[in-house]
Amino acid sequence: MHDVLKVNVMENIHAENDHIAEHVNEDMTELGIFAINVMGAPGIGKTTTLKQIIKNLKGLKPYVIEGDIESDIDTVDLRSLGIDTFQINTFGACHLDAPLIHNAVRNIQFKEKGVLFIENIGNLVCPAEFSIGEHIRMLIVSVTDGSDKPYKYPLAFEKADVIILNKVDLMPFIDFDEEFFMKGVRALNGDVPVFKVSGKTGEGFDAVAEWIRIKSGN
Ligand SMILES: Nc1nc2c(ncn2[C@@H]2O[C@H](COP(=O)(O)OP(=O)(O)OP(=O)(O)O)[C@@H](O)[C@H]2O)c(=O)[nH]1
Ligand SMILES: [Mg+2]
Repeated sequence: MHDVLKVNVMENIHAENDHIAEHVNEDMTELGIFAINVMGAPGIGKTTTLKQIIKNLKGLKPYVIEGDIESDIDTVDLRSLGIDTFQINTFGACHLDAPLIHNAVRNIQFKEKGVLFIENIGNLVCPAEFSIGEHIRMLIVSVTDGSDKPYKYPLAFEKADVIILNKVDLMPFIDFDEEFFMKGVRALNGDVPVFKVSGKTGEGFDAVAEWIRIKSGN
């Protein structure tokens, strides 16, 4: 029998990623940049929500990194509003990782202190597994996703520092069971703040922006 050296590849990948994430986090903290990892399934309103939060930030400087498998549609949209936005395309990978963010932030000129929103790839699974150097994780979900998502995709809910429940303007038209949803959230993440918003009407974003301002220390 030959000796077999067992290597846990995933453990090594995570250790290397976490190490770089720590550097990113330190660099951002030093620059006075509060980094938010924005996660959620495709189309639940991540970009719409960012636009509404930024509108309510009141003087706190926003920066955005847009993560997409392909295209720069969201970046073009945000730049047209005068928001400093930078694009990362993964060309297949279903999540952003710390090396990608490390590389991106080295090329960004942070002219002043502020908040860096990093819109992760639209996916409720993979992004939750990788730290990218963020200070907090913001999970955006939509009432159109169905109220069972905390039960089916627990990691994203468990690791969230704040949850934004979007598209509440559509509540009257669908069968979203808010009590069942909240029961699932609370079982995973006892005291995570949950904000109900509508990216369409702008409802609820003043409270979200104020929460971010306080969290960021500004
Ligand atoms: N009715 C309603 N529609 C919304 C709301 N928020 C976003 N939308 C719509 O939902 C669609 C997707 O919104 P996006 O902000 O592009 O979603 P996203 O999560 O950034 O999408 P990806 O980046 O492609 O994953 C758009 O047509 C938005 O206008 C909302 O609160 N209510
Ligand atoms: Mg988007």
